[in-house]
Amino acid sequence: MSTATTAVTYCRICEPLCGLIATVDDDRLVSLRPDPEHPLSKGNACPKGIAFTEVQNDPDRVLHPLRRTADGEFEQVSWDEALTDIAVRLRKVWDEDGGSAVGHYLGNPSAFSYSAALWSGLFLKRLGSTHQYTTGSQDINSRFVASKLLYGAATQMPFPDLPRTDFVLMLGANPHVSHGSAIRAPRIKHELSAITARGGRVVVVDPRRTETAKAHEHVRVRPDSDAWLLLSLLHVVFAEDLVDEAAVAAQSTGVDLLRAAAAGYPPEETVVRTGVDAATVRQLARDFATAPSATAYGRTGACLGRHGTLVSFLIDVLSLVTGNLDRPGGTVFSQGVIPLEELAERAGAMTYGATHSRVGGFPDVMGIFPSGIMAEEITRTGPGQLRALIITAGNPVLTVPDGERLVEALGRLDLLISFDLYVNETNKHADYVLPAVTFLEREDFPFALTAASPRPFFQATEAVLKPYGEARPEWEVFEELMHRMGMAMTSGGPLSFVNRPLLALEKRGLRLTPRRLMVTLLRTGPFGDRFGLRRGGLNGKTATEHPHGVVLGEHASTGLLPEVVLLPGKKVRLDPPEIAEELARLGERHRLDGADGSDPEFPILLIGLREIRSQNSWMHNSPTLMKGPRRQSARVHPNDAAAAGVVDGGTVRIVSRHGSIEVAVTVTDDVGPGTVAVPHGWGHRGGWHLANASEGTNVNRLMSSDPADFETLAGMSLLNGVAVRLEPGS
Ligand SMILES: Nc1nc2c(c(=O)[nH]1)N[C@H]1C(S)=C(S)[C@@H](COP(=O)(O)OP(=O)(O)OC[C@H]3O[C@@H](n4cnc5c(=O)[nH]c(N)nc54)[C@H](O)[C@@H]3O)O[C@H]1N2
Ligand SMILES: Nc1nc2c(c(=O)[nH]1)N[C@H]1C(S)=C(S)[C@@H](COP(=O)(O)OP(=O)(O)OC[C@H]3O[C@@H](n4cnc5c(=O)[nH]c(N)nc54)[C@H](O)[C@@H]3O)O[C@H]1N2
Ligand code: SF4
Ligand SMILES: [Mo]
Repeated sequence: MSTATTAVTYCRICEPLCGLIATVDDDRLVSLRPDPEHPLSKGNACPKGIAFTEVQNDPDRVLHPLRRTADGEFEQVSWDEALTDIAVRLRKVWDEDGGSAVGHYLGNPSAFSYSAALWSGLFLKRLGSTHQYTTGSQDINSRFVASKLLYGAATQMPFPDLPRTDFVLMLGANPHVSHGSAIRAPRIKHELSAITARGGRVVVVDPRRTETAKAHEHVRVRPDSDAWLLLSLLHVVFAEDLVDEAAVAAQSTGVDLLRAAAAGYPPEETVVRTGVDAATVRQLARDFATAPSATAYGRTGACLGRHGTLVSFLIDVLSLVTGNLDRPGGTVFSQGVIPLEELAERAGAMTYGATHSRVGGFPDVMGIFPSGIMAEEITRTGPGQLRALIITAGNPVLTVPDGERLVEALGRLDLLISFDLYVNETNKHADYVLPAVTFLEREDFPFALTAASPRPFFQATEAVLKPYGEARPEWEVFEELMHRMGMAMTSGGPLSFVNRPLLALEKRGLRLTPRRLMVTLLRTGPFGDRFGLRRGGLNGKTATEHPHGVVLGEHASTGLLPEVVLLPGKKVRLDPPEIAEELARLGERHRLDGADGSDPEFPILLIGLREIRSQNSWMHNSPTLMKGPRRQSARVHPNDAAAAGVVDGGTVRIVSRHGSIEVAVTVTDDVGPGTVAVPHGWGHRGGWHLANASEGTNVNRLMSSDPADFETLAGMSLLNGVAVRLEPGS
């Protein structure tokens, strides 16, 4: 007789957080299927979500603490042994050198675990760590900096009001595959086709004719030239009196900087750089400005070039000057149901440039520095040298520039520990790998990017499985470690913005848990019950009463600008000095480079590419996702293939100034001539049988970890528009 039960939960692999139904039997996961009753995802889920069953039940999963032995292998040890030793070693480093010797790298999956993200943050704050790294410098920090400069609020994440817009201009995003990022829209494909179905337009600006571009209008742009394209669009808007002057006056200050800057970039001059002909740019600007409503949106393709912050900045500027900011169908402001980020902003915790990195002198972005400098921070001696590193849910060896250099550096640490589901390419060099719970083994609350939701929504979930083996939630381990180091999370001065609610709980004699913190914040948030003052508001029981989640409004709120903008006068600032300086640098580059900016020795520009059945570096051990069998391949234009002497199905050698790789070739005119696209997250040498057996290589060997090559304002790694040349493979 089957004892199977089902539980309602949601996926936490990527940003839509699609509803899932888990079938559990005898404390084991039997299967996952899409939740037809989920109000937003409505029975949709992608292959990764369903295949997560194979991760959950993967025989290669790490289920017990592992310790490195003298011969470099791992042995199983008890939690007690592991934590005792880690606490002693960490305390020693800290006693000797303080917080400037202790670091943390927070990987992408922690963006979906509020408890791991919050408690690791508290832990590092308590230690006074000056070495905090995240995937942000390979992903979104440029967007945060743009928001800080424009709105005075780094975590403000303006997003396209898809259900109501008439025109989306999308730069460097491929939601048909990524399922949407920095926007929470589980059925984004449908949302986009609904726009065209009601007579609107979706224009995709991308060097590759992507899955999204094929379904909509495609404007092919040369990699890393979006800043020029956006300035030309603004040029036309200003020159042809397409500006919504009333909106500009009411919402912003400092427009003259951009008016003057854009004047220098007529489309006829930028065509050599962007590859987009002037007539197309002019028409696009007119159509965008005169559409009943319009919104410009950018994602990783807009963030990972040499001017990522400027590009993110200009994207919002285009919406603003055409009267499309903070209004229905335009670009609207994010609003957390649990106002964690808002609280942090108001407390001044979301800093920019409050401190600078030892290596490269980069401004902090909310206390975070570019991951690309980690290797040098470990190897460069002197005060502030990074000696002990904790990695929570990350695989930087495959995901940051120049992983090989990082591997060498990791070997020099006094202590390296990692919380993960697997032995991956990074933590295989650790002293300890600690078994983390999967998302099905932990409760969760929405935070971070969930605030960018065209339909305000709340769903929280209980754990649907007991942890397998000895897996433990990270937050509990951080707390335990703190205790074993003879310290406490909340004692010792103003630790962080969450300290006050934590202390309030403490006063009531309640143990401080991440969950209690979230419920407290939920109740005080924009939709909360204010502890009984607002009838029907959200509280600690809402999640149980509404397991599929609650829709909190038909549409995102507008008219939020006075609340959102934390700058003097409550106006968007269009002329921050950082942007003025960056515009000057852009101008300088424009003059110095050859007309199109290309390097004769490395004439091809490399960009990234995401695939439906990959999730960065960590789902290549799933038999279902790897069926085919699959292999990583470079997308090469027929002309470039012919010139380099490579053929479809063969191999190509890709050479940059910093390294070279060999990879399989797919010849396709989806990429334009002069562009090659290569997926990241391959080249497996971890503890995974299937992934290790797959062909593939780490594309980030081609990337530079020299600070001089990072984007200036946010320290973004240069991962798109990397100059390479192609040679026949061996
Ligand atoms: N060239 C190039 N490089 C890129 C990118 C690109 O477009 N091009 N994209 C960048 C981007 S956007 C990102 S976000 C980064 C990702 O960079 P990382 O976060 O460094 O790498 P991931 O591949 O996401 O690895 C996450 C690790 O977390 C583990 N994990 C999964 N779930 C959990 C969990 O619930 N708990 C714990 N503790 N561990 C878990 C996985 O086993 C895996 O080892 O890569 C970046 N690198
Ligand atoms: N299946 C799957 N889904 C994922 C992930 C995954 O690995 N696999 N990763 C998740 C993560 S961590 C993230 S951050 C999101 C990312 O979400 P998206 O940014 O929507 O996803 P990408 O596929 O990286 O899209 C970036 C696009 O930018 C284009 N591009 C590259 N260079 C340039 C340029 O210079 N200018 C312009 N205009 N375009 C450029 C690329 O061709 C690509 O189509 O996806 C998430 N979803
Ligand atoms: S799109 Fe796929 S991986 Fe992302 S949340 Fe939905 S089911 Fe999970
Ligand atoms: Mo990402």
